[in-house]
Amino acid sequence: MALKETLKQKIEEHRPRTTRLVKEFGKVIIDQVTIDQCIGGARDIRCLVTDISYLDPQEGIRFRGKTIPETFEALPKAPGSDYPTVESFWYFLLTGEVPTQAQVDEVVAEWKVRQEVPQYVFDAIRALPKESHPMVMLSVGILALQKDSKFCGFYNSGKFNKMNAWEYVYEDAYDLVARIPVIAAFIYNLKYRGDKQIGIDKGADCGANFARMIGQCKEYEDVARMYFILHSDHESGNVSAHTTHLVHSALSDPYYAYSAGLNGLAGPLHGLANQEVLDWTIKFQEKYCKDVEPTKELVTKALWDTLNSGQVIPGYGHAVLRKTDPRYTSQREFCLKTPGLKDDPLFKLVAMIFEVAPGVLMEHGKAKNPWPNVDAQSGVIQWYYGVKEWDFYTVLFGVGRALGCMANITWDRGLGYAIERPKSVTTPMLEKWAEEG
Ligand code: FAM
Repeated sequence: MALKETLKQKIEEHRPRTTRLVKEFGKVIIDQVTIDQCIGGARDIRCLVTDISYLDPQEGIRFRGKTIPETFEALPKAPGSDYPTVESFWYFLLTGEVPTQAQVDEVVAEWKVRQEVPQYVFDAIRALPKESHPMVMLSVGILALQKDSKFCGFYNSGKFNKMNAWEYVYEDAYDLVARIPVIAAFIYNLKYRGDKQIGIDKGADCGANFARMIGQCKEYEDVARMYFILHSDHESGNVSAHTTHLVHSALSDPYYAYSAGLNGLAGPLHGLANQEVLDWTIKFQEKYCKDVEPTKELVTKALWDTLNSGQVIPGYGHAVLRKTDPRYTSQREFCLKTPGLKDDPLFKLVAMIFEVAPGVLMEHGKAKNPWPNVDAQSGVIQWYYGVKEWDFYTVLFGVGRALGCMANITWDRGLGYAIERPKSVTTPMLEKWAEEG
């Protein structure tokens, strides 16, 4: 069955489960809210639903019930590669089913049709000052696509209907995931390659096409596939996913919603941390390792200097995870099995930080999780392959994150989730409840 038909069947099968939960069990209590959660970023409050991925604090992420190694193992691979295509992963995220090779081929073919980006999007990006952060360019590019939103068109058609509204979200979501790598490549070439643009390779899958469009080598094709898949989804409470869900809950179309999500991803405590990690590591290398190999003592001192100056150690800690992020491990394994990369001085330094930083953070005594997250390892791979402009790294994250966010809002509409509207309280109310115990 083709992707849309499979998805339709899955959504229709799922709807009665959601309806029954609300109708028959709507008042069952699944959590309570404390004052520190109210003031402290709603940490851990169970109030979002998604079946696309689940984040266990100890085990890390599962996409549609599968760990990262299980996901890579199960999905059909790109021709001549150990990694699955992004297209097969898109099918899997949307439907929860591992596609057959024929189903993947169909998605790859449809992706190619959808990936053409209208000229006005490039013009809008070009109109920005060249010094604009590439995340601004990406967010503007996605927002510019809104003009042709099929969901918005459906809403304005006078025929809007809750039961099939998801089909128009799906159309926009699919267009968006197919186009965002092309927009990202355009931004890369505009900003860092003297505007030497390279056209779409119609014979290539998403990962291979992205590599070619930014002038990269063959080996980078797997880096792109791995990177986009690993960064796709991390359940629903993180800033980019939650923002996308929240904005779409007002029936803003997928372009409005994801442009907003990207603006959240651009924060240094979220996606921008990968840029900060490279900045920190390169500065350390330049300061201390010009003529000497880094030592654990030097790394320890530099980490303490960072903490004592009131900054966080980028790439370490997590709001939910309490162990090393399996996305970190997966990228580390990629480095260890890639000949030149495993002996690269920057990778060795990143590996040494991994040995030292958790102990420093434990001694510091603040971070609940002293272990590395996805961002601690991702930049060094890009750097090794010559993508050295680290302010671009969050754009790569944003290309991957689109897959999860778009799969999620397609399901949000499929299941008719309501406009999000939590309740706020005042400080005097909290003080009164505090006194009452
Ligand atoms: N370095 C220094 N201090 C840290 C820290 C780190 N890496 N991680 C947490 N802390 C501090 C934190 O600032 C807080 O201090 P205050 O009490 O003074 O406010 C304290 O430890 C308790 O924080 P927490 O409960 O352990 O973490 P949060 O849930 O509040 O925040 C992060 C989670 C990810 C924002 C935080 O660990 C952090 O700032 N890490 C560095 C930035 C980073 O790597 N972000 C990327 C996260 C990634 F997974 C992603 O979204 N891409």
